[in-house]
Amino acid sequence: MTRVLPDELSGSFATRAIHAGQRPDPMSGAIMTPIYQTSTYVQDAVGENKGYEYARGRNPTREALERNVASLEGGQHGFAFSSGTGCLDSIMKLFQSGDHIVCGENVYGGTFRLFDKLLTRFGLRFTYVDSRDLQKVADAMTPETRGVVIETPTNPLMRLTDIAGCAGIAHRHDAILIVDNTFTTPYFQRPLEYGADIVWHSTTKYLNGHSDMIGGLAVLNDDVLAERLQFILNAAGAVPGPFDAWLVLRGTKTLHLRMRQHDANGRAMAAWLADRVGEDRVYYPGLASHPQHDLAKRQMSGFGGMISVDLGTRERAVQVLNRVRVFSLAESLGGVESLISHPASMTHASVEASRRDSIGLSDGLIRLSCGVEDEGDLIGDIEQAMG
Ligand code: P1T
Repeated sequence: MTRVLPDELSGSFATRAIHAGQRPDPMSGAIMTPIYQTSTYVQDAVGENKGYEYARGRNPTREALERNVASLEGGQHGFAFSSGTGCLDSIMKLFQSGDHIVCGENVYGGTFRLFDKLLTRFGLRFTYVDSRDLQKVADAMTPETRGVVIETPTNPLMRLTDIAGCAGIAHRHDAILIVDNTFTTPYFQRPLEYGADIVWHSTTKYLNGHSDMIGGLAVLNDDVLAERLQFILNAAGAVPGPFDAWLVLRGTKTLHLRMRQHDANGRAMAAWLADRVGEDRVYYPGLASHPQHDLAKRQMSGFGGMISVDLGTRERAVQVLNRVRVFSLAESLGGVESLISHPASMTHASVEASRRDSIGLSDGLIRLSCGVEDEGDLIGDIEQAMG
């Protein structure tokens, strides 16, 4: 089980981003954590080893990443997985058949698909609520509710949930709060500080930041939950390879720098879009017109590079998407390069049209992941694409 060392939790974010979890290689002094590309470890004698037996259970490169991200989230334990979805699947194995979970109604399409199409077959039961309204979360809790799952801001509607309020409701009902922090990253929002029990990421996105791997990572404080998750990680085996773990570790060294630029570009783009198409059509928590801007300012210290825009019709959305030149039309987000997508037919295609309609995810919605290119070039690109 990867536990963060006390000194890895002190110091500023930028210093921890670069150093936490890492120390010079004891054999050579190499400053960068080696990629321990091995499946097993030679034992000194039967029952005697250096703490490493088989690489599904433990790998030093993976552990460096786990300690690094745990430190950034301000948590004691980190667990890296082979994808964000694999991470969530392993977290959900903390529950058992018959347990009830309350989930925000707008989550990444793959999260909904995992719950609705797969985990219900194993006896987990889900109620989806608009978690912007804490009363709706409270009303959905039952004696069998063991978990509350939220994304804040949500993918792609950029809706927020009050994390502290939600944690209070979950804990009053003996349930745990699980928060997907992929969109905001610990640089701008640390859910554990607001009472969340587990925070997790698709490391595929901002933590890696370079769109060159798929991964996930969970951070938590509770020792008992952590031991159970370590057991699941080893027993179910959705672990990342050491090279992918190393790529994320390289990414987190510049997380603070990248996030500042994503945020600057996001703010500038959102302001320009609001001017162009009307502020009620631009979903970005950093805009004063966002209905939850006050909450955003309370629990986030920046707003990042994710923006959604409702262009009214599918035809108009497709027209703009097909004309971009600097942005690339692709699923995913959080890389240094700007991406643009059509949630209804891409990331949220697994959500039935009627459900998309009921939560307000329209066919005219486009989603921008503003990268760290020049702000003027990005705005110029969207301007020319809008014609
Ligand atoms: O792709 P994977 O690493 O398995 O992570 C899934 C995931 C989890 N949580 C959020 C908020 C996500 O956005 C994602 C993946 N999302 C995309 C691929 C996308 O384009 O939205």
